Amino acid sequence: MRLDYLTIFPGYLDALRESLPGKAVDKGLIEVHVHDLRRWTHDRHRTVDDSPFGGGAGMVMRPEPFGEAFDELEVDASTTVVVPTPSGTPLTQELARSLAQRSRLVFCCGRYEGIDQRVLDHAATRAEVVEVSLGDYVLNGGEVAALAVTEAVVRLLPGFMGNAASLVEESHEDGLLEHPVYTRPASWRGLDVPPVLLSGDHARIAAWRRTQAEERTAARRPDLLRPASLGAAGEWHPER
Ligand code: 6GU
Repeated sequence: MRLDYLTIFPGYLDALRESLPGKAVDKGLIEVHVHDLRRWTHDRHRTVDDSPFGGGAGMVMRPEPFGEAFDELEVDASTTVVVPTPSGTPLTQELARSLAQRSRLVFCCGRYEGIDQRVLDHAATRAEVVEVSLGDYVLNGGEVAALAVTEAVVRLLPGFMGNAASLVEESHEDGLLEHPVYTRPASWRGLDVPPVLLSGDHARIAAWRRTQAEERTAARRPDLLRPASLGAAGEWHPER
């Protein structure tokens, strides 16, 4: 997989050389290219933003640098353009699995109040475009979100994980939050590991873990247990 990042803060993406994506580079699973968007500006001040038509606070990223970047990077139908934005589709394990199937991702990191809509409309004429949100809160720009999407995707690439079982067992792969985990020592500061985990009875351990996962999910993320069209009391809302 080839990954390109368009950003006015290329240093933000230095973290890609560490951690999971760094290992994937070393293994030859991914190729990473971080680009300073100002490379595709032509004025003395290397301007990438301007005030919004129609008025309002903040600045909007101008379309031309992105357009020239798409041309130089040969963004085409083999590419998915990923645009981190709080107004995007929520990032889920399912979306990460879908992005992991693609041969090429180009991340467009916006700052200020966002990117001129024509960047997305134009990109959609030559590539697949996915606007992705990390959740219902606002970050200052797309860089941290691009890192999060990258890490969620890259660890799913075939050949990345040493232990395939750990991919299956973790939170969200089975639609539940993960059960709590413990390691040595069996007793620490007066706190004991649940005895069932020391019993050697693998069926009982699996059942205990399942119950813990269900209880956690019910307490923290009841939305994961309920179809969207059911209300909190289980009533049917076909319009949802
Ligand atoms: Cl993807 N971008 C920004 N700027 N803010 C966010 C976000 C993304 N997801 C949640 N907040």
